[in-house]
Amino acid sequence: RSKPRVAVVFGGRSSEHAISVVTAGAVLRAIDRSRYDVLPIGITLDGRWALTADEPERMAIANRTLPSVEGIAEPGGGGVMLPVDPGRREVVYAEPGSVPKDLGEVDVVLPVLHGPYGEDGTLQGLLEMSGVPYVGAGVLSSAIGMDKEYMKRVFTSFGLAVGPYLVVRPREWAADRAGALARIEAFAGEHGWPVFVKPARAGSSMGISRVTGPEELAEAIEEARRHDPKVVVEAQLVGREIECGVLEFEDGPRASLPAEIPPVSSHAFYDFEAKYIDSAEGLVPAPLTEEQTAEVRRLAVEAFEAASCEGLVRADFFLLENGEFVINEINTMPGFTPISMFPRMWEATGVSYPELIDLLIQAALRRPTGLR
Ligand code: G1L
Repeated sequence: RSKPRVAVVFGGRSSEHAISVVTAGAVLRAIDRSRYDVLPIGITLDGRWALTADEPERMAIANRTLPSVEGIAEPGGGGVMLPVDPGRREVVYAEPGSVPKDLGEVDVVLPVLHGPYGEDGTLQGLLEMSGVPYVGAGVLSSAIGMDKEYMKRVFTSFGLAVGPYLVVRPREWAADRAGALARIEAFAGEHGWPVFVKPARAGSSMGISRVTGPEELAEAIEEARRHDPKVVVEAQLVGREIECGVLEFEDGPRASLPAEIPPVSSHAFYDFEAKYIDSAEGLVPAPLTEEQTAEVRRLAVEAFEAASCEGLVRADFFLLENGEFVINEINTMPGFTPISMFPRMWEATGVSYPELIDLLIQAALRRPTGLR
């Protein structure tokens, strides 16, 4: 076969199912069909894998209705994807209780999935076991990007500045709630209120509370624990929000021009919707000095390397009033519609959306698979 076959895997058991479908629609629309054959594979909200129609028009918001994989699944195309033998690259489906149907070879998977089983390294692990190359972060960097505690530990050990934080582990919360609350109050005594209470591992902004005093703390922790038993408490960082995209080229990772996210008045923080839908908010390029621009681009590449990223990452910083850049987080699966910040930052740097997809697939195809 002359053209590599790209399986775009999207949807999934996530609250962000529809965003994934919309994003996959944008990817299907932009991917260069003269260079790649495309196989769209959806995962329904209840976790079934299904071959879907290659019709991007049906993957947008229409008549105020969010798209879903269920809505575009091919008749009889549903089933469960079975991991294939190492060395083989066939995608094999089976209707529960039936004979597997072989969809043929896949040269590379392009995952467009959010949250658990999508960007946390588990799909990536399945693909490693199957010997199929895939776009973007591997198992380790996906897992690092998903865990706010380990993300900070990795950055710190690589010399990147992170903001003050502490961790409330499930055993501590079970055995000594009062002790945990006292520890957080002492932290707030030192760094000030409000503090932000967050699930340590979560794909989106869900379960996050801005806590202005001790009386709201316990409920904020309970809320975060509904998403993850491990909770991270962060001090408020006062400064400008600057982000930067990093992309893996043939000769290594390079950073885009940075963007600035202006403070939003109506939302307490940069939320779910702002992050993925109306990204028009961001200023590209960020109004920074040449020196600041150069510094944040260097730090973004360092963050990419620190977390052993592959393909791409969006690195989010605060520029403090003293001029210091503090890294807030990285996102191995950033918003990825043409109006999202990562593609906009690269557009401003001279890489179009279709080129971006092409570069990411090429980086994946260069990577070794199987036993390393
Ligand atoms: F193309 C990439 F790099 F593989 C890619 C794919 C998907 C980058 C970023 C994303 N983003 C998403 O899938 C999502 C933000 C829509 C998750 Cl729901």
